[in-house]
This record gives sequence, structure tokens and C-alpha cells, in this order.
Amino acid sequence: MKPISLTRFLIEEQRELGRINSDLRLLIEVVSRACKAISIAVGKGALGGVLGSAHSENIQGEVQKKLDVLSNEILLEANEWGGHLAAIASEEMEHPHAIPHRYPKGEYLLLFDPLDGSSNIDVNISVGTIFSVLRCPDGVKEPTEADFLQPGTRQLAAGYAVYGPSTILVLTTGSGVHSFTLDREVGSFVLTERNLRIPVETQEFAINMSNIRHWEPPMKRYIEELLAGKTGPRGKNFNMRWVASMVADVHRIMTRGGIFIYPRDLKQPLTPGKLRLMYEANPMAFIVEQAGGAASTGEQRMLEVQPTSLHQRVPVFMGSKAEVERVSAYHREQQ
Ligand code: P6P
Repeated sequence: MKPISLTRFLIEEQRELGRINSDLRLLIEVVSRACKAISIAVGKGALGGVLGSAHSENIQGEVQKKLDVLSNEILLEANEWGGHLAAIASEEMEHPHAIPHRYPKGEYLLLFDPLDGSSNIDVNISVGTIFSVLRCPDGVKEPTEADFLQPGTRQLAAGYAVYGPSTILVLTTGSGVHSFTLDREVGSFVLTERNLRIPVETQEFAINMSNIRHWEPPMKRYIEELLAGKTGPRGKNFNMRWVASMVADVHRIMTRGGIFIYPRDLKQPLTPGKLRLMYEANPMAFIVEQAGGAASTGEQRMLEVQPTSLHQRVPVFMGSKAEVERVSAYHREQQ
């Protein structure tokens, strides 16, 4: 079968489904081109002079890697001239980035984590880019942080690129999830799988077990049952994976099922979790739900959380539906 490029796929989505218009198609294509550039920079490793610390801190108080800063710049520069965006928000920037007055503005808000899992860069483990698209509220010419604070159900598109042995772009515009592999010789993303589906049941979980002493009782109960295996209450054995790169862990789950968990832990009782709602949990939740999975904070559906701040953190449970529903039920029982 003749390979279908991302461009052709999006044009056909626009023509046949009418779910996307030319501006949203342009947005997705521009973001995919930026992910190509990031993939090249990541792939150079030590030869690109981009490993190690940038000797600066981001809004999260995290030391930025050179590639964090570079990836953020690549995405900003790729997107600000196109006329499709009203503003941009990034994990790496405290406030939304306004579109310079010399460029036209569009109707979309773009949010991204430009390089998630960047602590893995220096040890050559897969990292990724996560992005989310919202509509700018009508009549708003200069979007502020408040205009971004929309629940995940309002997302028009979401995707991630995982920079692994191959670079794969996984995308939803609300009609299923599709994956595209970067053909490095041609320099374009080619459709490699339509309608990814996450198995409802699984025997694989992803969590950082070193935090077990900080977990709340329902979390401990759920994991201890998995560890008890065949002779325990679950009656089957479970396997564990933890890449410590959300994009890599979630991509494995998109490919073969599983549950990804980053719970609230009492290590930092004042923060509800480690992962950020707007540009990590929500885009991934949209993708996971579109593939038949589920995504929850343990108390409510992730996509229904009403955001209160751009960089807020949430507990994250996402993946195979039966497991997310079970662990969420344990949390609700404790309330
Ligand atoms: P820990 C990477 O820093 C990240 O934000 C996610 O990509 C990943 O799932 C998580 O943090 C890893 O956290 O505490 O296991 O290092």
C-alpha cells in the first residue's frame, strides 16, 4: 500500500470528517515539523553539544537541560508566525507566550511540554514532546492564563512524539488515535497505525515503587494486590515497567496496554502529584480515552478537572480501563 503522509491524512480528515479546518491542520503540521527538528537535536546526543544542564531553572524550579530550552525555542519559533495561534503555553515558561504583533493571530491556544522526561537525555533513554490544542475564547485578543484554564474535554487535538529507536507521532483530533513514524530519509511522518486501541484488561503496571512508603492507603492496597500475584486477590501475576519518561511509558501502554500511575504522595503533602494537568495529564488523557482507555485523578475523570492554574499538578492514573476503574474505586472508597 502506498504510504500515507501526515499531510495527506490530515487533508483526508478535514475533507471526510470535517472535524478539523485548515488552521488546525496547519497547527498540527507545524508542530510535527518542530518535533522532527527536536528529534534530530535529541538524536545528535553528545555530538550536538546539547547534552547536560542549561544552568537555568524553569517555573517548576527544575534545572533545565540544554535540550529543554532548545526544544521550547524550536516549538515557539515554528508556531508564532503561522497565524493559527492566539497564544502558547509551555512547561518551560511561567506565563503564556503572546504571538508577536508583527504576526496575525488565530483561534487556537497551543500548550506543550517540549521535552518530557529530559532527565533521561543524558543517559540516552527515550524522551518525548506532548502537546494540547484548545480554542481561544471568543472575542479574546490578548489571551491571559485564565483563557487557558479549560477542562480537558475542551481539547480539539492532542498528541505526543516519542524520540526512541524510531520517532513516532501519536495524534488524536477526537476521532480515534493514529500513529505516524518519521521516515528519516524522506523527512516526513508516515501513517503506520490507524485507531490504536488499549486492551481493557492488562497484567502490566507502571509506577515509581521507591515512593511506596509515602503512598496513601488505597494506593498501597492496589499495588500490594498486584504484587501478590496469582495466589493473591487478583488471581494473576503482574509485570512492572517504569521508564521515568511519561511519553515512553504511555506509548508502551498505547501499544500493548497497562496502567500508568503517578499518585499523590505524602513526600510533598501540599502538592497533589508530580505531573502537570494542562500539558501532560490532559493531552495524554484525551489520547488514552480516544483509544478506549481511561484516565482519572483517582477521584474524578481527568478530562473533567476544572483547572485553577496553568502549571497545576494532579495525581495520574491512566491506561487499561478495568485497572483505572478499580484503583479509582479504591480511592473513592477511602473518601
Ligand atoms: P520520577 C519526567 O521528569 C516526568 O515528568 C515524567 O515524564 C515521568 O513519568 C516522571 O516525571 C518520573 O518521575 O519521580 O520517577 O523520576
